[in-house]
Amino acid sequence: MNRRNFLDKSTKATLGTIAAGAAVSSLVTACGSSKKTVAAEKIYTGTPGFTQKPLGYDYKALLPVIDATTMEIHYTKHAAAYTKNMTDAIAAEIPGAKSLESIFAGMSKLSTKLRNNAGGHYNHESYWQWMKPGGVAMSPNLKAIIEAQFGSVSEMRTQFGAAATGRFGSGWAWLVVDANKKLQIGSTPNQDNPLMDLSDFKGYPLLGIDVWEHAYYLKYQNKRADYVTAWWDIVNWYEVEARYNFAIS
Ligand code: MN3
Repeated sequence: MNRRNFLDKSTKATLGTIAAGAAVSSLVTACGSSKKTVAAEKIYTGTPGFTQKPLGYDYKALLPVIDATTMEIHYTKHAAAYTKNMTDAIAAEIPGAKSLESIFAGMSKLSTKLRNNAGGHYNHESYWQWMKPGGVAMSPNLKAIIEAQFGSVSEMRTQFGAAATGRFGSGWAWLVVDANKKLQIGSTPNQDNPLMDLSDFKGYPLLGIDVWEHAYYLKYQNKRADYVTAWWDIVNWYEVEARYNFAIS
């Protein structure tokens, strides 16, 4: 799958024509009755739009993994600023841009302001979705996909954790599906992401963790590894699987 496919998919998703039903029904089957509230709550709509969506849970809802003050500042200050600055940059540079993916596909030709803020907006809008109070369990289907590639879920976590702790300074660690429909783990600096044409690490983001200090410093201080380890408890694997099904469809 190439970037063109991503763009086509994004357009389809925006139009609401994505066949997300298949993904949802597979989750219903996979999760069984114990997870009955999960499958129906959201149909993956492709990618974040241009506005900051409501968070969907309380600032304190991710405790004990992420504290309420961190969440409030992160959402209302950091992320909100990315959205505002992105909006300003789009108006100045590419008014009428159709999707964030189209911006990322031509990122190398656009400004650093747009790169930092469109990346920041997309990454955070996704990050809020990748977390859920108490977490959402991995379905047997997704577990099998991960095991087929990494040998075990534990090994995947180890590699993801290494990418997160190994990213020098600020950035993100990612689990993506690449153009050959293979899962890959890597990281990007600052607010870059794997959809950007100028990124060394490319793919469709299935899961990403913010490793800027503003995401974890109040509770974990310098112990980024502890944040990354604790974070698994609140990962929304439903969102990961929905993105996977979307990306490979
Ligand atoms: Mn952040």
